[in-house]
Amino acid sequence: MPLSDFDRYPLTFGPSPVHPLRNLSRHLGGAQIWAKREDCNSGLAFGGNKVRKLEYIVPDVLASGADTLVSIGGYQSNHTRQVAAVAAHLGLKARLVQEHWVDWSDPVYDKVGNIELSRIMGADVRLDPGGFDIGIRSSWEEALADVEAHGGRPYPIPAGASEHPLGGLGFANWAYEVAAQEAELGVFFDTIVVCTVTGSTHAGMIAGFAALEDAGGRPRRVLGIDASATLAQTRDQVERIARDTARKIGVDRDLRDDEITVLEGWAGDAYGVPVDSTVDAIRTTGRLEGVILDPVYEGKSMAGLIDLVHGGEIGRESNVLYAHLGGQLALNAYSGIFD
Ligand code: 5PA
Repeated sequence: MPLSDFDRYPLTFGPSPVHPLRNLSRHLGGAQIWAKREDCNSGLAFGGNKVRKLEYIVPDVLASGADTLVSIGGYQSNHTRQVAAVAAHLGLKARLVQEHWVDWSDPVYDKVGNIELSRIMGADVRLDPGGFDIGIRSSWEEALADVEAHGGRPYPIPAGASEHPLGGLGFANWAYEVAAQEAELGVFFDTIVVCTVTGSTHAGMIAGFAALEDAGGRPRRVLGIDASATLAQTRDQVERIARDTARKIGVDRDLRDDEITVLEGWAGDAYGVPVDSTVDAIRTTGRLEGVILDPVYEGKSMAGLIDLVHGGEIGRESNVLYAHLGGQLALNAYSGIFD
């Protein structure tokens, strides 16, 4: 069925802002770079990409009669912070499994930034020694069972809300929003650059743009930048969620291989650990634009964008839309990088 027929519970301010990054474009000497800003899309705990995904999940939460959202991420998960905010907003409880996804030595890594905010918002935050994994985790299943054993009614939201059946719809909607903003601005973004980890942000975009293309829109490239150095698993997950979301919103053909692109080269060796190109990209964007990126996600995707323009894979005539998905709160846990 068409996307507009799915229930959506508004959690954002409306369409997120789109604006040119003129200094960065001049500095790169090639394509025209613009940003679409999910980092300021909502008044709920600084917003971010998960708030958009949750807009399509909340109607199901409310219909289920659940009283506790149960989710999972790393200690500095942006996702769990947004789940905590949405729970507070809806008058529900949040139970969050925060796993040891990253070996990072900052002494306040499990105290400041995202996790601090989740605690402020009243979430039941539990640290867990498990390492990085975007799949379904036993610690999360145990948390669901535990809530139930204590008389609660849990609602399961997997990592990044990606494996949720409705997890791709938020960013399918993003594609429609982009098309409307293009019409207003008189610009066409031939290339979208997006960070991808649990996959449903990128996958939702692929599905949404496929639907637009089938309705007569011009084709474009959606370039996912891997940020966790687990390319095969990420690509599989993106592909699966993209196909499923496309089917859900009425795309009645198989997605082409060229519609599903996950590029590697900027993640370093591990999720959550920035490398030189990440830090350079953060400094460049901060210095030239006053726009702040984080060391886990957006610094890596911006490093990819910069190299792709330099290398000519993104051509001089391109209009590029950089999806800024949020994540700055984690900077507090990475202060050592910028001493
Ligand atoms: C995250 C995810 P996907 O997980 O949908 O691919 O999005 C990647 C991404 N940018 C990009 C930011 C700022 C993000 O927070 N974060 C996760 C988290 O736990 O915070 C799901 C991993």
